[in-house]
Amino acid sequence: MTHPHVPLRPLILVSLLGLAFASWGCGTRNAPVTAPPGLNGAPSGAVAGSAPRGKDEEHSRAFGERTAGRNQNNAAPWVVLVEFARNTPDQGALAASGAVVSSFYPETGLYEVISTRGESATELAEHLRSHPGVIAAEADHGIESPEARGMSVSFNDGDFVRSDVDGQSFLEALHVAAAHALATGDGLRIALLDTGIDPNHPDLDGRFTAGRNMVENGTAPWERADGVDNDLDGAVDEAYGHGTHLAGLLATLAPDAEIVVYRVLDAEGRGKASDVHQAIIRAVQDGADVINLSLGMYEPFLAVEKAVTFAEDHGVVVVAAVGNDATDSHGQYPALYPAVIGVGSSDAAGTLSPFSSYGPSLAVTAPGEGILSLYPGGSYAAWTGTSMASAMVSALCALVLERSPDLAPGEVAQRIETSAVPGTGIPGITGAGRIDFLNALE
Ligand SMILES: [Ca+2]
Ligand SMILES: [Ca+2]
Ligand SMILES: [Ca+2]
Repeated sequence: MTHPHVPLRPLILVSLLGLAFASWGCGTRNAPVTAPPGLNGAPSGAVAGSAPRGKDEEHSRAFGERTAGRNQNNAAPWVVLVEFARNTPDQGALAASGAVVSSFYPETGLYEVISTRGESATELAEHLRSHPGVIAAEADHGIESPEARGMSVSFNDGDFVRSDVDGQSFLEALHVAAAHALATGDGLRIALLDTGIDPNHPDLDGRFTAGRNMVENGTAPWERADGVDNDLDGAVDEAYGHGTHLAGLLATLAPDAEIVVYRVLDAEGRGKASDVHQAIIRAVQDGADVINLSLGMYEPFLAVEKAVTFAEDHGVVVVAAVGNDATDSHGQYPALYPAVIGVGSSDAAGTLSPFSSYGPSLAVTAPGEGILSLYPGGSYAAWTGTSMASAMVSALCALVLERSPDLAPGEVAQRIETSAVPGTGIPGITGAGRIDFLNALE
């Protein structure tokens, strides 16, 4: 079967991560993910799996500064998120720092502040922190999908069809069909904070509602690629289709749940932590029951932590990918926040994938190797990474909440962990094991 709309972009022809783990065979879990020359090591902030934490931070900061100039599609300046003493803006501190308040979020008690002097967000945050009326001031920070960082791109040869998606062996291993006899996510809302979706994909018809587009304010949260390698890592629009792929997994695994779409990442897979802060608040207000965050950063970010707490306080389950860095030496946020269910990747049997991060952030694993799902233009693609695993856990959370609506987020997490199949992992390192849909509902 041919798909006339399948884009023939060369980068979608190879799943680099897929090749990487295939070539390792049963290699050690600690093997770093290594992209071919020309794709890794470009001046882009692309992070090699084994890079020490300090270097990651430099890369992340550099990414932030560069992004301010050229990455995003909107021209909004990078903000500083400020917590003031007594929850009242310190006008003296603002005036002395040449700053004005642009937004206030009572849900987290944080103010977005911008410079009137053309200073960078980092410089402005430093000025503000020197004032006693300022409890915390953090410059906006880059956040991205693990696959875009680690160069796992989609594989789409134009030959995949719907029956290939439905025939994947992991569905049987996770007992999905049997679970659907008990729950389908009916009446539940899953917020997807990602690159947006293709609203015209036939398999998503009637399955989603538009949340908000944080990347291009004022437009619908649909996926859009600009044909430019904005982050200069050698791959053009490498995250295009990421959100559609995850939406397809949610739609397959929680077939009656409503997917609410928030676009917080561009087609390079990159966004701002401030937008994630705002989108989490928005998703809670829009009635989300589960929030999927297949994205992360190596540094903690107060605003995202507060937004996650706001979600938890409102009974909303937050699920996040632990990252594709093949290491436990540095985890990523928000997966590392205790209120978040951190998801790693395994094969269908439950063996941790060679590329998956592990360690303190990892609660459970789900299949993340060569997962088939939707791709923009009405087609299907395979993708590899902890993002795919995260979406599976988000879908399962919706089913659990349909069966047991009164469970608090921590209890949902507990249910999913205690019902997981231990597999061959190491307790405390690889989490509770691989999720099982039927076990979690019984
Ligand atoms: Ca990239
Ligand atoms: Ca681009
Ligand atoms: Ca790129």
